[in-house]
Amino acid sequence: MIATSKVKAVIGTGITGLSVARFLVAKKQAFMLLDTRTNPPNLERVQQEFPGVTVECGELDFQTLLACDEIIVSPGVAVATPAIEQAKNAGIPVVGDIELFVRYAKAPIVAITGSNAKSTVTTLVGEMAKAAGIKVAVGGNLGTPALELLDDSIELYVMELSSFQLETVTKLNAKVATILNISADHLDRYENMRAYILAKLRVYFGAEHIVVNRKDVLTHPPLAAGVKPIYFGGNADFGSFGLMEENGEEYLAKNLTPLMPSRELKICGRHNVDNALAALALGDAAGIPMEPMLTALKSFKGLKHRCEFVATKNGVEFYNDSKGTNIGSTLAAIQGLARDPQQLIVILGGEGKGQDFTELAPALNAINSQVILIGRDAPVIEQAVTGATKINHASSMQDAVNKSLELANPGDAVLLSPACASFDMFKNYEDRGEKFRAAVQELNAS
Ligand code: UMA
Ligand code: ADP
Repeated sequence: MIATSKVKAVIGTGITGLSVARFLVAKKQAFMLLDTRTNPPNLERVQQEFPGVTVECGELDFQTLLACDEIIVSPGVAVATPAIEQAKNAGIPVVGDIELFVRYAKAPIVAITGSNAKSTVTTLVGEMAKAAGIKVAVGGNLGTPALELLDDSIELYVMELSSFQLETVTKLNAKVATILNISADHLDRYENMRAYILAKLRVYFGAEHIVVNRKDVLTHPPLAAGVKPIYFGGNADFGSFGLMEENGEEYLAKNLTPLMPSRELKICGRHNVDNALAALALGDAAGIPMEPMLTALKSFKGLKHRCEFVATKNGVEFYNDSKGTNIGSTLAAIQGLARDPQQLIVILGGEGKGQDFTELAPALNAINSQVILIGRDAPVIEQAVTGATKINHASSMQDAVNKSLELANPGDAVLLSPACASFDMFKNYEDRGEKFRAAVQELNAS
């Protein structure tokens, strides 16, 4: 039985749209499903799972939206889409799944956004909570959509949130919120960096605690409104999670108290030291006890395709950072794994998404590097980094990996961190990473 005569418009038949539809069925609220594509995914499934629900595909119709009492958009659909914006201007509320989630979630929320490192830090905070025996739900932009996590027995939600999801959030009221870092991304969706950053800043709305990156001022809220930020990164001091030296060894520290030596971290690269500090700051503000957090940190090996150690061949280490899909992430991976004076050989390239690759040149120039270029935008990258590093070309992943072993000496490292999307040569970043791993494993090391 439907409890109200009002109808909601759910836009998108992807995994978010399906989670919203299931949620509305459970709440006995009437809805229709719309998708801007003429042949969207899950159509058969939608018709089977929601018989009797109106499904409209193709260009959105303003009149249809006007007849609804609320529009629930999926993250892949911009609120700036003309028909949605028109309906919004006519007074129809436009929300997303995260706004619905916040209305019904009873446990505190740890909200994590940023251009890079979201999945790593979200997973890490989830592992810390589990180690402390807390009943935790982890998801959002990572894995399970938010509404499918709702459960009154949950004690803590750890949520990865994208700028797309944050666009439609009014007040998240997180227990603790963070923007981990900001670098250019999704500029095909946003008019400019300002609009992208403003979407990210919404994560702080109503937060009890705010965790910010000391080295990245763009992560700091312009108006902290009575909330004192907790800093992570850089040197430790009071009010921060940072690094300090104790008996000649580097330690992760809180308020100048050493917690654990950074060498005990299993995740590779200097950028992951920052990620560990961010996770500690978030977990601490969420009330997770310190000991289980440190236990979780010491055993966390990192996620697949994120600076993941693959193998050593002929004394050369191979790292898979296929999730390095933008310049910011690849810069972090290069700087994180650089081992000057030994060489770092970086496999770069793919679909460049219109990024300015000259930003990579100083980082490559600062270390003993060579690059091997693959994919559609190899010529664009070549032009941007000429003079900063030695340039090589490869026609496939197998070819790139074979060449990298020829170019490397024992002690060197090879890093796949393409700074590009993968779709010109691979199904997705996971497929690209798996092809890299397979090629490394097939190498005939002498
Ligand atoms: N689309 C249309 N018309 C529609 C609906 C969707 O063209 O009416 C297109 C979108 O432009 C997009 C694709 O369909 O290209 C998928 O959009 P969606 O909103 O239906 O996506 P979902 O399947 O619901 O998945 C979304 C997130 N996807 C996006 O934000 C694009 C998933 O993040 C997320 O895991 C999932 O919700 C659950 O929360 C993916 C992602 O790439 C991993 N996120 C981006 C990122 O991490 O950089 C933001
Ligand atoms: P996201 O979910 O934000 O994409 P991931 O944890 O999946 O983040 O990591 C994506 C990529 O970001 C990694 O492959 C790595 O190259 C890069 N990265 C990891 N940590 C950082 C960091 N602290 N700063 C910048 N880039 C990072």
